[in-house]
Amino acid sequence: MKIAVIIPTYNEAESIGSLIYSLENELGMIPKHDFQILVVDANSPDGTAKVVEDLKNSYKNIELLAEPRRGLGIAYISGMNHAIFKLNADAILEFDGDFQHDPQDIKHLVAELDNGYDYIIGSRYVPGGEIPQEWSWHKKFLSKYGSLFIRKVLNLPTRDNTSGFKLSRVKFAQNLPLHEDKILSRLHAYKIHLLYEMIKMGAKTKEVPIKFLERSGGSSKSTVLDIFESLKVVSVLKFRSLFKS
Ligand SMILES: Nc1nc2c(ncn2[C@@H]2O[C@H](COP(=O)(O)OP(=O)(O)OP(=O)(O)O)[C@@H](O)[C@H]2O)c(=O)[nH]1
Ligand SMILES: [Mg+2]
Repeated sequence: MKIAVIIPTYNEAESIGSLIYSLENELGMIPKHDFQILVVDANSPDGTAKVVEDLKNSYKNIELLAEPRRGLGIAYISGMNHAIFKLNADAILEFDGDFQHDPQDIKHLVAELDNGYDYIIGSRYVPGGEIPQEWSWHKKFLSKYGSLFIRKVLNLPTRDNTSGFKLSRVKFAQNLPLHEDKILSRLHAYKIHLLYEMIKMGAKTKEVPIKFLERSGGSSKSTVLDIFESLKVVSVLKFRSLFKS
């Protein structure tokens, strides 16, 4: 299968080089599949794109999309459309560019794709999953109970409902609302919308435990606005579900 690893970046020059080295190393140990790395960079002023361009000389499977900064959701949508319609990928992996996702976990997600699952979520909230010890109590609280809130309100079977580490089979992903006028959030909360739609479509879903790492460099782009956006997305989806039934 052709699997596109989509990596959005904004000012990740400190981590993107070592991340790509580590990814190439890990992906090389999964010879069964053909991996393409697709970096979607928001014209980062810190030179992230230059690091990626230089690595293209050493590896043939790297592609760079450079776009204005329009939010994490829009970056992923543009990467997904490129992967599905230009690269003809069979599966797409959402993977952050700040090294908070461990490349060593990818093989466990891919193994479940091989086992027939359509949607595999790298999960912090199933046994074996972890969040960084260093996080403040309120960040831990918000992450854990935010996921629980989403699960209860939207009747989802999943435990980690804000994970950004996911493998989706294109057979399902191609039917997602991958358009800026259809997605309910252009920011981090796009994840909740796409998760809801994948499950609604009947994608066979599996959560695989991951160890979510602390940032080693750069800074978070997540703001308090993401909390409000998440509440908005959950409310709209709930309202739609009530209205339709
Ligand atoms: N292309 C693009 N990438 C973005 C944008 N916003 C964030 N990113 C990247 O998306 C990835 C995830 O963003 P983060 O800010 O780390 O979000 P997070 O991991 O949910 O939050 P933290 O746990 O606080 O780090 C990182 O690689 C960012 O550089 C954007 O608007 N455009
Ligand atoms: Mg992060």
